[in-house]
Amino acid sequence: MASKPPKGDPVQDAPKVAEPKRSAAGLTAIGHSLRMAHQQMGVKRTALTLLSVNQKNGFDCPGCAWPDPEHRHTAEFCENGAKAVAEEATLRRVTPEFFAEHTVADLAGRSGYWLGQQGRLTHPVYLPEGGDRYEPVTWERAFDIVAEEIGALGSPDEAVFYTSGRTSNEAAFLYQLFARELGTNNLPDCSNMCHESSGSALSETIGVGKGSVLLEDLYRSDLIIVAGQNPGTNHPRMLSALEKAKANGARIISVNPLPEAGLERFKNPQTPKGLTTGAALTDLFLQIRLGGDQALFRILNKLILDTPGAVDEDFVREHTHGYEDFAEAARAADWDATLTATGLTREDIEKCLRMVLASKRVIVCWAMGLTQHKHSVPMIREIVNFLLLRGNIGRPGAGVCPVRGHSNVQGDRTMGIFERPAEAFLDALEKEFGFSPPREHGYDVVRAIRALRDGRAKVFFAMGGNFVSASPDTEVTEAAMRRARLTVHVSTKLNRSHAVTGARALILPTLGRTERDLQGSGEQFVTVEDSMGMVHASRGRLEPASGQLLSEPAIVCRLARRVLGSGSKVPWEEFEKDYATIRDRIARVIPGFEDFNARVANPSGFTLPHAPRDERRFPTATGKANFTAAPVEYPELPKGRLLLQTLRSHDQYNTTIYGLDDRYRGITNGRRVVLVNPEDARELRLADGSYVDLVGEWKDGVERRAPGFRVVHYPTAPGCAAAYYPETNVLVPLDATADTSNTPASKSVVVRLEQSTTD
Ligand SMILES: Nc1nc2c(c(=O)[nH]1)N[C@H]1C(S)=C(S)[C@@H](COP(=O)(O)OP(=O)(O)OC[C@H]3O[C@@H](n4cnc5c(=O)[nH]c(N)nc54)[C@H](O)[C@@H]3O)O[C@H]1N2
Ligand SMILES: Nc1nc2c(c(=O)[nH]1)N[C@H]1C(S)=C(S)[C@@H](COP(=O)(O)OP(=O)(O)OC[C@H]3O[C@@H](n4cnc5c(=O)[nH]c(N)nc54)[C@H](O)[C@@H]3O)O[C@H]1N2
Ligand SMILES: [Mo]
Repeated sequence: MASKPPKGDPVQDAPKVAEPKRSAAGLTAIGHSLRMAHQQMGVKRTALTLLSVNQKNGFDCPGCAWPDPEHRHTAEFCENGAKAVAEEATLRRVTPEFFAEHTVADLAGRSGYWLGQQGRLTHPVYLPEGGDRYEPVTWERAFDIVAEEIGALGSPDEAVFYTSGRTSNEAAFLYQLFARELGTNNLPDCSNMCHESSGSALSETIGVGKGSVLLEDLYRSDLIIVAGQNPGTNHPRMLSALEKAKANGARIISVNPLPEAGLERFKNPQTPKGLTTGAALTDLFLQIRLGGDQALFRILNKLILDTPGAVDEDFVREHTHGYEDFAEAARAADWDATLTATGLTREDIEKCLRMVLASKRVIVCWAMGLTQHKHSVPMIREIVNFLLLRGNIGRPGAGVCPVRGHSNVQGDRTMGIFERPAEAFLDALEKEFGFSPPREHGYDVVRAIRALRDGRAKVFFAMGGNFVSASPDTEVTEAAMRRARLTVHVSTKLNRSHAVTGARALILPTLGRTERDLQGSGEQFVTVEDSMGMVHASRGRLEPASGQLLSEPAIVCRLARRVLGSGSKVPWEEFEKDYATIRDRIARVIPGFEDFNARVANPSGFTLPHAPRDERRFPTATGKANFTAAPVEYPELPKGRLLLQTLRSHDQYNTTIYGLDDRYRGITNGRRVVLVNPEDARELRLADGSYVDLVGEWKDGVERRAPGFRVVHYPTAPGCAAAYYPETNVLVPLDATADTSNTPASKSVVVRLEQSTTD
């Protein structure tokens, strides 16, 4: 069964439950991060490595995309950053001997946690057709195999090139260049499952698919609304920024079905006072129902419209389009529907309104709680409406702040990792390199899975990530992957995608962020872009995990030379030898990167231009910021069912499981838990500690089941349950995606809970 490790797995999932915590970070967090780092790296390496995270001349933390403050604290990392580093800098190794001992079937029976704990991959390995285990292979032979399979395709569009968001700008630029010279735009990425809804909503409304605030804006804001995000776990350094904003007088509203510890109270581990007492962060907690945010912002917009003098009329007149239609739709917002959709009280919403009206500068931050619903794109557009109404875009202390996930996911997009590239980008590539890139759009993640499932794609190549575990509908995705002729993974660590393969498979081991990258012209660095459009260098210091590793840029260059042969117009050899030559080309192709090499020499890096933020210019189809007027939607819940969100515990990085605890939520020693509101539990007769199967219900009638979850009575919003990803991905239907962005709706899965049939 795809969703449950078999009995032989040494990982025992036996959750214990205590009261959830009311504050995040502090001394306990430091203790946890050091313990995990010592286990993986030893004491000396821990000290050396953690001191160079996010320092000038150090490496960019592979944890999250939150920006670095200008004045860096010597410990500019957080508990979860330290875990991400320890995971990569571990001294444990997965060698050819390991693969000789473990068949692929054996690996497929292990938990993701166990696989990750085995350590760093040391050698390229190959699973031949009909073989039962991976065997060592030379890099030359590995590239020959990829070339053979690509050469055998009817069209380059039968190949898919996936990217996860840790890939550097340099590697990403080369990777998309290779795919496009080969002739395909099949460049799905983790963004398709992540902030695609933000990108879709923002490009249409403000003309740039990225956030419009810098760290300084947070410090200057009067009101910060954090909706659908759990920064205490997923962006811990954001809490320091919120703390600073509060010290400067900002107020904070958090909108979430769960009371998340970090948002309630924060103990800053970087200040002596913070270690012990900590500060309350949230001024108002709106415990919203899953998917209710569009309705919330719609009624706020109506209330603003109804308040004399509340609308910034000059801004609206000068900079926006579509106001009349929007205002008509907003005025029609209705209290009954709003209260049903949000589960909030009228008093709560009116309190929120008063805080909004009292604030000149407002920022809205969000993450996966808003992007992974069917109606995510109109939901985020409603937030844009909300900000536009009072002129809160394009001035200091105000704006949109989608908080990105992977440390370079935003940079990868900027570099052209996108299945629907802009014409201007393709024109620039054509002009620079002299080949004609394909113009037809490629597959995103969901479409790539369908193409593999239906035999329209036959080669799957991944630059990082763990595609089969991160994708929805695990059983469908795994079956799709098994139909491929060839699956290839450029990886640092073992994961489930290596065990669910095509007829032939390759694992190509690569350098991580923390490691020294030596090429023909000497030591190299790479660059990354954070969540706020700041670009800076990242330089690894550690000895590579094995002498056999190639860097991601080197892998792409060698692969491209082998596959494209002498007909290629791109100087791959030169690029591999000296990454500065890649940056020279990026500078000529991508706006904002002029003089790239010179500017990135500045240790703080540089900020990419953002027209709405910098000049209140909105490069949309209308040339103005667009108000939009979509009907309000919210998930419908049949009686006796719960709406399930699939989210992260405190001890994981996406599909990488660091440990079995979710400390802030009071859960230890297990991950197969489902958080249920005590009222719902009473109605459904589900005792705390009982075991249930989660059974997905969707209009296709297919039964999707995740067996053996311990029920935890938890103060989540009524009707709204929560359980961890990726164990529950088996429940997310492939076709249940957000309109427009096509992002899997992982935060709204209708389930029924059945008495467990296992255990
Ligand atoms: N340590 C660590 N750091 C990470 C990651 C990790 O796995 N571990 N992952 C990285 C990545 S790729 C990403 S994208 C980010 C993810 O960062 P988050 O988006 O914070 O991650 P999730 O755990 O999915 O949490 C979703 C949050 O939204 C809330 N929520 C869910 N549905 C709704 C809704 O309908 N409305 C509202 N208002 N709230 C809702 C949930 O209760 C939860 O607090 O973190 C990045 N950083
Ligand atoms: N149900 C559900 N599904 C989700 C989500 C959800 O909230 N709920 N969230 C979605 C989101 S936001 C995202 S971003 C995706 C994540 O999807 P992915 O990015 O595909 O998944 P990760 O788990 O981050 O990938 C981990 C693997 O990356 C490899 N790796 C780590 N560092 C490097 C490196 O430097 N180079 C290379 N080449 N490889 C490296 C390691 O082998 C590791 O096993 O999952 C999505 N799936
Ligand atoms: Mo993400």
